[in-house]
Amino acid sequence: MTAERDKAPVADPVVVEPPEFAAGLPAVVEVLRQVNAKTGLGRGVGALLKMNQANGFDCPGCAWPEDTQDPKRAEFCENGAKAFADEATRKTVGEDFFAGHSLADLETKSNQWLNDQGRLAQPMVRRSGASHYTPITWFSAIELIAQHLKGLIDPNHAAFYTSGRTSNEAAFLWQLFVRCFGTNNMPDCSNMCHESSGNALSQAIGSGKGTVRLSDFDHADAIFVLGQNPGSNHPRMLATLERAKQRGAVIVSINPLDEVGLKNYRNPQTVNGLRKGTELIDLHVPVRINGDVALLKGLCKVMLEAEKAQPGAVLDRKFISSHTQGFVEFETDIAATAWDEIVAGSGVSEGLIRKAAAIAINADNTICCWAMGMTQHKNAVANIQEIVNFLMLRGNFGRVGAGACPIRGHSNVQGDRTMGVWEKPDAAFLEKMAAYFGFEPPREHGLDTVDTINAMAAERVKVFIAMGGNFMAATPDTAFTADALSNCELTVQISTKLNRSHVVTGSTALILPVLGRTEVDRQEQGEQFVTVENSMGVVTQSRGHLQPASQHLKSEVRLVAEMADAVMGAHSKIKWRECADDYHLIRDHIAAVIPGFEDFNDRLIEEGSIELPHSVRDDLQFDNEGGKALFTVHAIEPPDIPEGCYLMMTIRSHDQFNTTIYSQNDRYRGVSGSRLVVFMHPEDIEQAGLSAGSLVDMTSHYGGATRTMQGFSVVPYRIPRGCLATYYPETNPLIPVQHVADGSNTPAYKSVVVSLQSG
Ligand SMILES: Nc1nc2c(c(=O)[nH]1)N[C@H]1C(S)=C(S)[C@@H](COP(=O)(O)OP(=O)(O)OC[C@H]3O[C@@H](n4cnc5c(=O)[nH]c(N)nc54)[C@H](O)[C@@H]3O)O[C@H]1N2
Ligand SMILES: Nc1nc2c(c(=O)[nH]1)N[C@H]1C(S)=C(S)[C@@H](COP(=O)(O)OP(=O)(O)OC[C@H]3O[C@@H](n4cnc5c(=O)[nH]c(N)nc54)[C@H](O)[C@@H]3O)O[C@H]1N2
Ligand SMILES: [Mo]
Repeated sequence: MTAERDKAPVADPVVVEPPEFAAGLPAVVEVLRQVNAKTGLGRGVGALLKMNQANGFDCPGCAWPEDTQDPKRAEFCENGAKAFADEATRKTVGEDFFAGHSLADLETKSNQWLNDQGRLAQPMVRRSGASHYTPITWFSAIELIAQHLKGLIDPNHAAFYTSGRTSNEAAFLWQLFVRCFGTNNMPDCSNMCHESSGNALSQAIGSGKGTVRLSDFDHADAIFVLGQNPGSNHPRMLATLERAKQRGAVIVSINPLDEVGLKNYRNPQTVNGLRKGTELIDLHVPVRINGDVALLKGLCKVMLEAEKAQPGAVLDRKFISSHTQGFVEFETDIAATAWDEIVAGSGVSEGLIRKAAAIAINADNTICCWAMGMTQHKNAVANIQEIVNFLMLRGNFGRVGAGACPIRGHSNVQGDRTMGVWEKPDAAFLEKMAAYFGFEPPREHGLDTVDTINAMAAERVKVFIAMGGNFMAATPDTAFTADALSNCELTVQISTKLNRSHVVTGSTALILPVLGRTEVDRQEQGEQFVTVENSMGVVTQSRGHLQPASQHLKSEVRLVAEMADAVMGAHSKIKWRECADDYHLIRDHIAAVIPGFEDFNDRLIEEGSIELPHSVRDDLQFDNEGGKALFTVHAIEPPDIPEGCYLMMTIRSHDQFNTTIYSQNDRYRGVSGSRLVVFMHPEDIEQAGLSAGSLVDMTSHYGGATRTMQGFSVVPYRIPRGCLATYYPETNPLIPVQHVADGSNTPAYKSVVVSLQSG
C-alpha cells in the first residue's frame, strides 16, 4: 500500500551544523517576528505579557508549570509565543473561503497551508455527497448532532474525542454529557501521549500522576531527563534546569540525540543570558532507540553491585523494607542480567552506564523527567516502571527534591483526565457522579483512540465528535484512519484552526468554531474564566483578554451545554444552560464530585491556585495493589529489526505544535526548507550506498504488511547506528495501527521498523 503523504511543497532542505546553544537572542527575534506577522505587534505583545500571569490566560502550549518565585517576570518562551500567535492570528476562515475551496481542493493542501489560513470563524456543514462546506446556523448544527446521536440504536456507536487544550470546566461538562448520553467512548490525546506513564505509575505506585513539585527542582542533586527534548517542547523547563544547575545539581540526558536545548541554554530573559549560556547537561547518554529498559537495568545493576561492595552505602534499605514490595525478585533478576545483554540492548558502553549510575549514587535526591521518548514504544510501560525501580533504590519518593516527573504535553491534558475524560473511569468516580447527579452512568469501559479507529473501520462507531485536536493527522496509519473516518455517518470537529480533520470527514461533517484561551469569554452572568491543571497538579485560572476572532464563536462550555440540552432535552435533571451562563456552577459540581477540589471556587479566589493532593508525594501512601510501591521485573527485549532495516522514531521540530506546523525549519537541528528528511548516522549512510541529500523512499514493515512513502532527503546526523529520525506527523502514514504499547495501547510512534530504497 502506498500511503499518501503530507502535501507540503517539496523542496530540498538546507542543512547546516546545529547551533551551539538554545534560546538566547534568536528566540527573542523569532518571537517578535511571529507575533508581528500574525497578530500585529501592539495587540500581540500586550496580550503576550498576560500569558501565565495571575488574571491572565494559561499558555496554550505545553503543560510546564508557571514559576511563581518571581511573579513579575515574563512567563513565556519562544514556543509558547508561537502557539499564542497562531491562535491570536488576525486571519479568519469563513464562508467565502469555503465557497472558494472544495473539499477535493483542500485535500491537496499541506497541513501548514491549512493552518495558515487563519481562525475558523463560523459553523459550516458538509452535507452528504456535497463538494463544499456551506454555512449552517448554530441552532441547526446542534439539532443535526442531536438527531444523529438520538438516531443511534446504541450510544456506544458514538465516540467523543478530546485533545488536551480543553479547560477543566468544558471537560467536566463534556464527560458528564457523554455519560448522560450513555457511553464511556472517550478517546483522547493522552491515549497517544502519556497513557503509558499513567498505566505504569498506577500499577507501580498507585497514582498515575507525577510525584514532583516545581520547587523540588530547587532541591534535587541529580536530574535525569529521559526521552524528552525540553529545548523545543518545554522551553520554560530550561530556566528551571538552569537554576538547578547553577545551584550545583547534576543533569543527565538519556536520548539517542544530543538535543541542543539540553546542551547550552541562553536565558533570553536575563541580560547575561543573551550573551552567555549555561552548559546544562553534565552527561549525555546516547541510548539507542528503545534501549532504555536495558540501560535502566544497567544503572540498577551498578547500584546493586556498589551496595554489595559497601553495604548500607547505596540503597535506602528503610524505604525499601517499609514501603516497597517485590525487591527480592527484582534484585535476583538484575543479578542474573549479564552486562553483554545490557550493552547490546542499550547500545551504551558499560563504562558510560557506570558513570551515569555514579551520579545517581552520589545524589541524595534524584528526579527523573521523561516524555514521549519513553512512552511511545511497544514496551513503554516497562520503560517507565524501570524508571520507578531506579528511583526506588535510593528511596526517591515522598521527599523534597526527588521523584518521578512525567512531563505532560498539552497545556490541560492532565486536567482533562482529572475531570473524568477517560474511557476507563474508575468505579468510585462513577459512583459519585451517579449519586450526585442522579443518573446511571455507563459502567462498561469505552474505546480509546486506537480502538476507536478500529471500531470506525468496522462500522461500529458511526458518529465521531472531537473536542479540539486533529485526530486525522495525529493518529497512526493515515490511510487506514482516513478510510475509518469516512465510514462515519457524521463527524464533528469543534476547533479553532483549520486542519486535516476538517478535510477527511464522514458522510456529513460539521466544523464548529470555538473561542480560544486568549479570548474574552462573555456569558449571561458576565465575563468568565476557566481553570487548567499543569503537569505538577497545580490548578490555576485562565482568563482571555483579546476580542474573539469572530462574533460567531461559542465557548466550548456553551457548546457542550447546548448539545447536552438538545440531546437530553426535558429528561435531564442537569441545568446545562445555567452552567454555561456562570462557570462557577460547574466548579461547584466539580467540587462535589472530584477529590481535591473541595471549596474550589472559594479557594481559587482566596489562594489564586490550588495544589491537588498526591498520596505518594504528601504521605508516602501507595494506593496500588498490595499498598506498597512495586518493584517490577522486565526482560530486555530488543525490537526485531531484520537485516537491512532500521528503527525509526518520529519526533517534533522546533517549529511545530503537534500537527500544527509553523514552518518547514528546525533551527535546533540545523535543517531548513523541508521537513521531509531522514536523520541518519554517517556510517549507515555510507553503508547503504547513499550520501547527504540523497532522495530515498521509506517502507515500514509490520506483520508482513508494508507501507511506503516517497521522497525523503537524507541528513547525516549524530544519531546511534541503526536508528533513524523523521518528523511527526508527516510519517504517520508509515505507522501501523496495530503497533501499540503493551498495557497502554499507545501507538509505538517511536519504534517503527523501516527500510530505505533509493528514490
Ligand atoms: N513547541 C512545542 N511544544 C510542545 C509540543 C510541540 O509539538 N511543540 N507538543 C506537546 C506535546 S502534546 C507533548 S506530548 C510534548 C512532547 O515532548 P517530547 O517528548 O520532548 O517530544 P518528541 O519530539 O516527541 O520526543 C522527545 C525526545 O525523545 C527522544 N527519543 C525518541 N525515542 C527514544 C528512546 O527510545 N529513548 C530515549 N531515551 N529517547 C528517545 C527523541 O530523540 C526526542 O528528543 O511536548 C509538548 N510541547
Ligand atoms: N508519529 C507521531 N504521532 C503522534 C505523536 C508523535 O510523537 N509521533 N505524538 C502524539 C501526541 S503526544 C499527541 S498529544 C497527539 C496530539 O493530537 P491532537 O491533540 O489531536 O493534535 P493537535 O495537533 O494538538 O491539535 C491541533 C488542533 O486543535 C485545535 N485547537 C487548538 N486549540 C484549541 C482550543 O482551545 N479548543 C478547541 N476546541 N480546539 C483547539 C485546532 O483546530 C488545531 O488544529 O499526537 C500524537 N501523534
Ligand atoms: Mo502529547
